[in-house]
Amino acid sequence: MILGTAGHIDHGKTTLVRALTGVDTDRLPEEKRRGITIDLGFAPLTLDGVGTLGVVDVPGHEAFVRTMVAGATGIDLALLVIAADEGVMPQTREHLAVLSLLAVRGGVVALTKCDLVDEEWLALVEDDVRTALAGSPLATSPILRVSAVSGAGMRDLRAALAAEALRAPRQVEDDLFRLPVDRAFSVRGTGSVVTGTVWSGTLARDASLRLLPADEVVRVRGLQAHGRAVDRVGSGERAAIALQGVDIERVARGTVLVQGDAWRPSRVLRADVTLLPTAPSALGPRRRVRLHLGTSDVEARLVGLSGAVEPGSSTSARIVLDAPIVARTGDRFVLREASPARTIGGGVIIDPFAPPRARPWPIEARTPSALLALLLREAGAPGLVVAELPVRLGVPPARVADVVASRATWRVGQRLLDATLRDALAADALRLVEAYHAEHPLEPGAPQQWLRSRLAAPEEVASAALAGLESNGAVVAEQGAVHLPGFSPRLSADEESLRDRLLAALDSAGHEAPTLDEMVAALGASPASLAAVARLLARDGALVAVEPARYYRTVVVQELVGRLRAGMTSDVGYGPSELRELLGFSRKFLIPFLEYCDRAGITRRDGEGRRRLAPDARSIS
Ligand SMILES: Nc1nc2c(ncn2[C@@H]2O[C@H](COP(=O)(O)OP(=O)(O)OP(=O)(O)O)[C@@H](O)[C@H]2O)c(=O)[nH]1
Ligand SMILES: [Mg+2]
Repeated sequence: MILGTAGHIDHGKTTLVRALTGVDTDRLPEEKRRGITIDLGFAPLTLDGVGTLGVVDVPGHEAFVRTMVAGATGIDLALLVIAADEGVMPQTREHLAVLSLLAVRGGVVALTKCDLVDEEWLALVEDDVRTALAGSPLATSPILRVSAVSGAGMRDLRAALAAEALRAPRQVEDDLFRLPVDRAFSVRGTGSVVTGTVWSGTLARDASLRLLPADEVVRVRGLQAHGRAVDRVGSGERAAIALQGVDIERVARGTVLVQGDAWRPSRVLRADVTLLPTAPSALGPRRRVRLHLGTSDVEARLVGLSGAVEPGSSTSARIVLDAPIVARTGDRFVLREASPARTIGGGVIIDPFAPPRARPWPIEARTPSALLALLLREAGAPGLVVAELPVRLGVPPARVADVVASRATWRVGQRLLDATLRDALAADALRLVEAYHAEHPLEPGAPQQWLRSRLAAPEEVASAALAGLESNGAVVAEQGAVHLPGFSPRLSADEESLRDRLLAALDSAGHEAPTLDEMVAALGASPASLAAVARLLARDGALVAVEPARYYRTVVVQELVGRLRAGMTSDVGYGPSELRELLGFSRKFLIPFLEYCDRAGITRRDGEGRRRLAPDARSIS
C-alpha cells in the first residue's frame, strides 16, 4: 500500500515522515538550503500488524502542486498534515480537493506542531479542520494531535495509520501491469533506473516491458521494492526498476511502463468531468487546461456534452490532448489552470481511445457492460480490438469474458462487433446476390470477391458474414461464386436460339474458330448476351475458351490434344513449325492454341521448344 502526504507548505509533512520512518526525504541540496520540499520523496514505513507501506512525501509550496498531484496519484491512503499553529491554509484545501478528485479512499489527519499552541487554540483549529474535511474522502478520518519535535501523539498516529491501512486493504487482482514513472535516473554500475508506484498487475525480473507513449520495448534487469532486491513487484508497491535498452535521457516523469498489447497512447478521451465550485468560471471548449493523469500532465481542451462546464457541476466531455498520454477507463485525473495556477476540477476516464470528433456520452449507467454497448455501437463494422478491451472497459482481463457475455456480440478473429451487424451484413449480402442474379441470369452467381468488396465491412468481417449465410443454407458458394439455393442459370427462348446458332457456327468452324466479336453480326446478337451464352456453355463443358473471346467446341479441343499427345514423343522439344504440321493449323491459330495447352498443363514451353507433359488429373476444360 502507498501512503501519500498532503498539506500546506511548512506544515511539517517531511518532518513527520522522518519521525515515522527515520528517512529524511528532502534529499536535494536546494531542498536543504530552502528548507522546503521541491520534489517527491519516498520512504518505507513499517507498521505493526500491517507490514511495510511506501510513503510518498509531496511538496506543499503552491508552485509545486503539479508535483503533489503526480505524487498523490496511485496512493491508497492520505496523511493530511495541518500545522496546529496555522490551521487550514490554501494548499490544505487544494490538496484535499486533489485527494477527492483522485478518489483516494481515506486516510488520517495529523494536527502537528501541537507543541506550539495551547489547548484552547487546538480545539478551535480542530473544529475548523473538521469543517474543511466535510465532503472529502477524509470527512470521517481520525484527527491526531501530534508533535514531531516532542514526539507527542506519535504512537497514536502510527496506530491510526495501521487501523486505516487494515480497514481498506488494496484489492489485488490479477491485472495488466502498469507503472507510471515518477523518477528516472542512472546509477553508476546499474545503469538506467526508474521508480514508481505499481498501479496494477505484477512485474517479474527479466520481463520485457513497453515504454509509453514513445512505445519502446525495454527489458527489466533488476527490481527493488522498498529498497530491497526482489523477484517481482505487484500492485500497490513502490518499485525501482533497472532497465536495459533505454536511453534514460528520454525517460521522464510521465512515462508509463506497461506490459501487453492492450495499451496504446491516447490523444482524445471521453470522460466524466467535475468542475469544483471554487473554479473561477465556466470551462468552455477554447479554454486551455492542464490534465494531470498518473505522473503525466499535458495541455488539453475540453468539450462538454452541452457546451461549457459550469463551476460545481459535472458533465460528460470529450478531451483533446496536445500530447499523448496513457489512460485506461476508470482512471482519475485532475484539471488545473496555468495562470493563476490552481486546481479547477477533475474526473474519470470513460473511453481512453475515443475517435477524434467523439461525442460525449451522457452520464447514465457507467458499468462495463453499458460502456461495451456504447463502444460496440460506435465501432461499427471494424469492431473493437479484443486485446484492448481490458483497457477500454477498465476491467482485469479475466473479467472481460463476463462483460462481453452480457451483450449480444459477434466475434470475428480479433474483432468484437455488435451482433446486429451480423444480421445487417447478411441481409445486405442477400440483397446483393438477388440483384446479381437479376442482372446476370446466365452467371452462376455473384463473384465472392465482388460481394465482399460491396459489403460495408473489412474483408475479414464480410467473409465471416458470407460464411454465416452459407452455413445457414441461405446461400450456396461454389467455385468463387455465391448464389441462392436452387438458382441455376436459365436461358430465355431468345438465348436458347442464340445458343443453337453459336454451337452450329462453332461446329462448322472446326479448329479455326472466329472470336465472339467476329460472330456478333452473323449471329444477330448483342455482344453482352453472346458473351454470357458462351460463358454459360463453357461452364457446362460444351465449349473451351482457348483465348478470352475465342471458344472452341470441347470435342475439337479433345481431338487436337489427342493429336498432340499421339504425335509428340516425350522428352523431345518441338518447335512451332513441327507442331503446326502435327495440328494442321495456320500460324494465327497455332500460337494461341499452344499457349492454351501450356496453361492447361498439356505441354510445357522451355528453351528447346514445347514438351509433352504426362496426362494427369487435370482436365482440359
Ligand atoms: N515546533 C515544531 N516544529 C515543527 C514540527 N514539525 C515540523 N516543524 C518545523 O516546521 C518546519 C517545516 O517542516 P517541514 O517538515 O519541512 O514542512 P513540510 O510540510 O514538509 O514543508 P514543504 O514540504 O515545503 O511543504 C521545519 O522547520 C520543521 O522543523 C513540530 O511538530 N513542531
Ligand atoms: Mg516537505
